[in-house]
Amino acid sequence: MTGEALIVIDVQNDFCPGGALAVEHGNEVVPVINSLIESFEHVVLTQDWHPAGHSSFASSHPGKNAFEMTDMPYGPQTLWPDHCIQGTPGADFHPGLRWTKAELVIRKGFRKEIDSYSAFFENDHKTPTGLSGYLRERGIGRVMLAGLATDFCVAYSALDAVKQGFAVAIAMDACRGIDLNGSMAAMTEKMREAGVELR
Ligand code: VGL
Ligand code: ZN
Repeated sequence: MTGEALIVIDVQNDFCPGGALAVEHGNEVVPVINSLIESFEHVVLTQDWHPAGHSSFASSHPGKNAFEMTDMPYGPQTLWPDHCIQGTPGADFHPGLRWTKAELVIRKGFRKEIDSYSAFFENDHKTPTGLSGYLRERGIGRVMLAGLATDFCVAYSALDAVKQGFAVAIAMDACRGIDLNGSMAAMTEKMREAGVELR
């Protein structure tokens, strides 16, 4: 499969400075991604899209704080501040992102009981979003990833993309990370080991 797609991960207001789960310098990816968008034939966006009271929010777990861990039926889960609530300005794409060319927007994290970092599978690593099928049916075999956050949604997407048989590269200057308890180094190493090309 010869086609190549740019997948832009979660470039939303809540992940940018001033947002509910701000990634430091998150807004700096916008101009870099805009020029990538121009150079790719196929562009897909993801949008973190949680219902109010989502199970990944610390506020849904009495006595727990944001950035602590909890155990979900599907495994360990980091708890987050309330963010990217469906239909709120925080869930909108950054106003500077030139997204009109995108062929597909994959929304994820919309089921209350389960979080979804990856663009391909929810955090149970079993429930598909449909993205693999979409890409394959369109003849796309290579993906380039960019966006927020490097060490969560971008990394999980990259690792799943490899498992799904795609050739995967990440535009590192078009990503910024959260870096929670060494997650940047840990996820970067995992991606390298999996064969993700870190550009
Ligand atoms: C993300 C934490 C929670 C991300 C989304 O886009 O990396 N991180 N929800
Ligand atoms: Zn989220």
